[in-house]
Amino acid sequence: MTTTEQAPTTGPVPASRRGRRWPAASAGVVAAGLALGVAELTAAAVGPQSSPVVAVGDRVITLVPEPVTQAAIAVLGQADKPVLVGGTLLLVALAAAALGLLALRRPAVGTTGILLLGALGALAALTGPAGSPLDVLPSLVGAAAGVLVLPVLLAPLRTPPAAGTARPPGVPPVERLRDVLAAGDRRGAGLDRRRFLLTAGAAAGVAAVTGGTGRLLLRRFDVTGARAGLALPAPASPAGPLPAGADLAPQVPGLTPLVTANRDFYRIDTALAVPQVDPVAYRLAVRGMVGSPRSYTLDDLLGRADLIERDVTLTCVSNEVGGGLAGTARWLGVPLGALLREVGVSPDSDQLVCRSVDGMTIGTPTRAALTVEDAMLAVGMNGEPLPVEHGFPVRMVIPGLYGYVSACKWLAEIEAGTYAAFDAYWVERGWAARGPVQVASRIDTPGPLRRLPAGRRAIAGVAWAQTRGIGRVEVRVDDGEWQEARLSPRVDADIWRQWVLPHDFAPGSHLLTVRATTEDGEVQTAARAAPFPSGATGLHSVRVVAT
Ligand SMILES: Nc1nc2c(c(=O)[nH]1)N[C@H]1C(S)=C(S)[C@@H](COP(=O)(O)O)O[C@H]1N2
Ligand SMILES: [Mo]
Repeated sequence: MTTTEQAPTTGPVPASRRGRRWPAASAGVVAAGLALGVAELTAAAVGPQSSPVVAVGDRVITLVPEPVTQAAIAVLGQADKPVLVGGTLLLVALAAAALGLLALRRPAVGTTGILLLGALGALAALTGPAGSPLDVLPSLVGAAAGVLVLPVLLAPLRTPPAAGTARPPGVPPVERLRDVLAAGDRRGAGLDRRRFLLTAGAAAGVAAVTGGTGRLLLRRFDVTGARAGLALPAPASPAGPLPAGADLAPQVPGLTPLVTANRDFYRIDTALAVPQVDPVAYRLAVRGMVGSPRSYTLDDLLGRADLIERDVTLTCVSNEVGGGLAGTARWLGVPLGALLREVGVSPDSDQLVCRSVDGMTIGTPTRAALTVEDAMLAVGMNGEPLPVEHGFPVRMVIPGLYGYVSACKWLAEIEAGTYAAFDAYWVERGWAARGPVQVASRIDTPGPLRRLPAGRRAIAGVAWAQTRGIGRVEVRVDDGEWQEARLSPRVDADIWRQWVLPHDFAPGSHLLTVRATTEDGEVQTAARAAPFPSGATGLHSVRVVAT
């Protein structure tokens, strides 16, 4: 056997510092992967909320300052959740790589680091909305696996400590860190490449198998099947067919359809893993300042004789002028006022604290819940049970209020209380306590900065002012007069109206602006306001170039 530079790959060879850095960092990453894989497999036994990645991501969502959340929604939109999960995993990988490097020389640092990461996951799971002591298990079992495997991965890289090189305690930490990183330079530093690749490969395989199996087994909590098996009752008060020609979208390319398909409906919530609520075990508690507190099963709600079906447009307070966080659906549900009168809500309650199974709190004005016509506990959306992402099996819908104060999804509890006694989730973060929707109108087509052939074409879009109704929509081209657009037939004050204005475009650049007026005569304000804290105001404008 020779001892030249190209020496055998079967035994330890002297390796440069850089030569061992990458394997050590990779060992850290593989150990972390294995820890997460084992954690995921354990979570499959305990429940989805106990998965450390989900738990940490969820805590990040609730802990980051509101401006950061708003920026994330503005920049990433509905990709915010994948980006958060990806970012969390990337941070874990970076920390794990650093731990691998440090552990090469100081195994205790690796062990401590992994245990700290595990403790972080455990703490996140424990402090979750439904956190139980059992939820710490996946993080702890995963961390234990990581602690066991890291030394095994590092063994093929590890040098026996060269005597007299370790600095005594009391040396500044930076110096000691330098020693650690320099460990690979020392004489006799061994790198058994073949053994390293074999162990690391095997560990990565175990990580993939445990993680994959965990994810697969977690599907047993999925309620898609239970949802599909649910038959919706017929409403006592149906919405009736839409009038002929109610939807102008088929005639106007680019115009938003009158009714939004469930799969196209915008989704806004803080749930990283969509809550899976078993419809059989479902309970809705109504309590607090009520005469007779009650708990309802899903069958209680579905079996009622007073179910209503209504077309309602739902909008998000975070929607920018011209934005897409609005949708219209045909909702089926229990009239909220009737249910609240049944339990005898106290006249002294001015806020209903609505709680979801995932710990969200939404503060809803009691008065609106009691008096707004068509306010409901929705169980159906466009002829199907609520989609899981939209709150299956029960959510609230109240026309005229933004979703953050009226539309609690995965609804578990309604507590009649007061604004003085409790700030709900978004109110704690500075949003207005009461959230009536602002009058809004939007140009759907032509799109912003579009080049279009000069000549006649339709300008079209939607406008909404739920509970009040849209009475008129006008469009201005450049500095011209306001011109009245044609509206889609009136269906109900609670849903948006489409509008269309054919226009002869002269060649050149044009600024199109739209404004709506409610049925009761309020003209949409031109004053610009950001979504925070009460919803955006201002007129939507679009610049186009006709050629
Ligand atoms: N449980 C829960 N319900 C929630 C939210 C949430 O984060 N969690 N977000 C609210 C907000 S801000 C809006 S705008 C609507 C959006 O409902 P959608 O996702 O079905 O469109 O749900 C509301 N209900
Ligand atoms: Mo929202």
